Amino acid sequence: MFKAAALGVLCLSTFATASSQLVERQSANPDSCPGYTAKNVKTGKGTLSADLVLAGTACNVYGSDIQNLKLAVTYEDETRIHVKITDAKNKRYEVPDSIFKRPSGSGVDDKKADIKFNYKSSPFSFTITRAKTGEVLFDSSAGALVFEPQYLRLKTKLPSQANIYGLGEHTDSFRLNPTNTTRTLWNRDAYGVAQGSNLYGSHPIYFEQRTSGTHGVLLMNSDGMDINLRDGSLEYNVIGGIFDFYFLSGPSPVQVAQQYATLVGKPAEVPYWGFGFHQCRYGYRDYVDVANVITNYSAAGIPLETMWTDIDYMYKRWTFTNDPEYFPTAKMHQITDYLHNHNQQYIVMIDPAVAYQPNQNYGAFDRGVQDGVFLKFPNGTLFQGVVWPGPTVFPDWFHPKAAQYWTGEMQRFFDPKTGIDIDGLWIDMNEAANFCDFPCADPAGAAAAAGNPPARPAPPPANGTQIFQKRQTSSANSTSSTVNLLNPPYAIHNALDQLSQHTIRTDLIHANGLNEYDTHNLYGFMMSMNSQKGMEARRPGKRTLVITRSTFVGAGTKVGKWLGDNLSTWDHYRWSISGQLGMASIYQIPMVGSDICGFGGNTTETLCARWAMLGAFSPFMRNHNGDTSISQEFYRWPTVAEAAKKAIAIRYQLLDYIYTHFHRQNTDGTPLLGPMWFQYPTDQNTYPIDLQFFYGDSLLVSPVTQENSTSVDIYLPKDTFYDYFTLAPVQGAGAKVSLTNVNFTDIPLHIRGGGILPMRVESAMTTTALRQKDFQIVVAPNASGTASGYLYIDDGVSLSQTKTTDITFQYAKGTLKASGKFDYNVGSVKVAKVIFLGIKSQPKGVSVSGSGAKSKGFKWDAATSTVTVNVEISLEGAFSVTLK
Ligand code: MIG
Repeated sequence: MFKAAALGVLCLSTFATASSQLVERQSANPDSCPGYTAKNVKTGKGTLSADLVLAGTACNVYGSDIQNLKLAVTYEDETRIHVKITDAKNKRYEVPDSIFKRPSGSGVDDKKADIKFNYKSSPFSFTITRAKTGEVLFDSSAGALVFEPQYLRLKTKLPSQANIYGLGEHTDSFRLNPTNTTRTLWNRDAYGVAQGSNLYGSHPIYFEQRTSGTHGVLLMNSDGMDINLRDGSLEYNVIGGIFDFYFLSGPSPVQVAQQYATLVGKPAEVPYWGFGFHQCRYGYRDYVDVANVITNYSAAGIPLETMWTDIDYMYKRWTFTNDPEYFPTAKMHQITDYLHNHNQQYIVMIDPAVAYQPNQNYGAFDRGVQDGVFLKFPNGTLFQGVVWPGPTVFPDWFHPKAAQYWTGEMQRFFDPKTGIDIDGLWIDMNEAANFCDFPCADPAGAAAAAGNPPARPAPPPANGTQIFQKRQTSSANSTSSTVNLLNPPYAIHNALDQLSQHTIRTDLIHANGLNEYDTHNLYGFMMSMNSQKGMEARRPGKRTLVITRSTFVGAGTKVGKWLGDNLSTWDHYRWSISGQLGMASIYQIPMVGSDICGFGGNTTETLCARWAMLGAFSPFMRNHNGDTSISQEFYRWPTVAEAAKKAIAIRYQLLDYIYTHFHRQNTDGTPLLGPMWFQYPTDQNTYPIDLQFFYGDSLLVSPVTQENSTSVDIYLPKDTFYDYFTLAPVQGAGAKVSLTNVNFTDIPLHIRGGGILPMRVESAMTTTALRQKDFQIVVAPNASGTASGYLYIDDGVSLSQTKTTDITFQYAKGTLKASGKFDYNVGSVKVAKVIFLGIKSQPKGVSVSGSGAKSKGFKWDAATSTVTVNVEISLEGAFSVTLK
């Protein structure tokens, strides 16, 4: 499906440094290419290098074959092999160090490594095998290696019906269809997040799952690419850069995740309040509207942690401005003061595109021009696109002054005293998005035709509008300049007709000499890095919550991510599960969630009720809605309000359990959220499951997934589980179980045997109030009668924590032991209850130990086999509770 139609005309740009010569689209067959021969192979300690020489007549499928390549292999540690293939003579674009810090070190002894690199000389191909078993994990002999200026191809053999996960961002099934998938990586403003298309972020990493083990493969390349999965093979088709592979040995899924996190960076911690419930929408008309939503949530008794405002607050949608009539600064202060006085938070959106408004006293534009930080054509004129405010310019994140400019604008506009006093930040449109049809010769005309910025209804009266009173009922590498940066000969399967469509044109050159063609997929990540820095500068020493739309490898080290413009349909509700699993468990961006109840189109009461409950088990829980959709705040319908209250209460009771898991992912990369096969890697039945998932190690979430349905068929592996609500044991048989009578205000949850869950005894209206609640510990033994778990507590906001509590719980033979570090001062918060599950006979008594620990009696419930022990135990030191 090559999109050749538009070629010809669109290449003819007079200012492009790229040659405008037309490249005939060929019905090219890379399998006819000669490949390369390995010569001059040298091995060192944990390293191997070779010259790769073109092995025959050039095939020139999408350009001229490069004659001489360089192969460099490094065993970076026991679990990771780096394989790099690049042009031997000419420096090519590589993902810069500022984006991806390459591991240093010369390599480890390959005899100690868990995986091995092996090669054949002619034609050159390589395999990655497991050292112990010789099992082949990767085998590039599936097709000829092709290396041309704008086309790289490498194909590996896979087992038939391989279990491949990752290669996102996408809305396809979590386990990719192994026989017919093309994953295209080219970041795109993707309203409606269609399946089978490229979306906002690019993550060229996959995990392959086998009963014999799991491994991971990262291609560290930011150029546009297609990755084709056909039965028995996976093929990379990349339009630039180099082959820069990292192989991760596993052998368990969690180990691959940890190894990937070690390589690309562990996710940043977020503030405790970030796990509270967030309300947002596009189309809140003015500050009165926003204030009303805040009061309505409180009136409905639904905990609202953070209120958000979309671009509606901006003056004519100019980024870094607020509208003096609709969202005047004084009223914004009233809102933020009110929120802060009630331990609630406020977040607004900024866009990267800055309105093109010369001579309008628009500081964000004027200062950017002065600093020279906006992307330019080679002749020095500003590149313009069209976004919400009309014609816009775009920051060049590679410009030496860009970071300082962005931080400066943030500090000025978000000054707590004189500006908008936000607690977190939302960044959008950073793929980058541009509404103007390529080549966008007349941005002003295009903006006028599209009606950007749109007209607004009348503002609230300038004086005297009372709010919060009334309640309503409801590094400079460069690519050769002869290449075609607009229409490369190999056309990736971009959902838009060409690379530069609705984004920044790909032939622009950044301040450091890199071109947009190679770095397009980095734009959102670079905005993320700069915005995160800006937030840190505003509140030094505090953790940040920045939520982005566009991501690249490593984005989780700085920001969280929402899944973009989904629709209010059951399909999108279902896809949100695999979407968040991908981000949290594969790409290491655990602060993730979808727009609850759906963004585009109109939701229904039952969809919104189900989604409120599902969304309570997203790390990032936000209701967000499009500007033309019906209102969908949780208080709008009784069923939704009830479902939301119930689910948020569960979420809040479990907040410290989740916070502890998030902290663990920050520490070692173990995913907070996982597919079932992460925990049952040898149970093949779990491989395709993407409608159930684990929230932390011990909670299995199995939502109802069909419209109008009150039942769901779930899978329970051969293991001990407990019903979350009754606490009664449920034996999994490695088979489907039909659950019926699941009301529209219920979501099935199971506790996995073997886990210990620290919970708060009850929920609260804010996370600040929640932190004052006592704990209850739920002990859920596995078949061998043991269990374990963790509790991590810190102050929830500081970047560096001096005194933390880090408890390990262990249960065996009737005794729960808590040990570890107890340094965080929890005030009067104590352990008030310990609940033991699966206790078949009545204990004779209970004893507790620990300084000042008291037992206040226990109760055995024969029907559910639970023992509830009331206790008073401080969190100041080790303790234990024993059933006799
Ligand atoms: O072109 O700011 O994905 O969440 O509400 C649409 C308005 C721009 C897209 C975001 C969406 C947001 C909307 N934005």
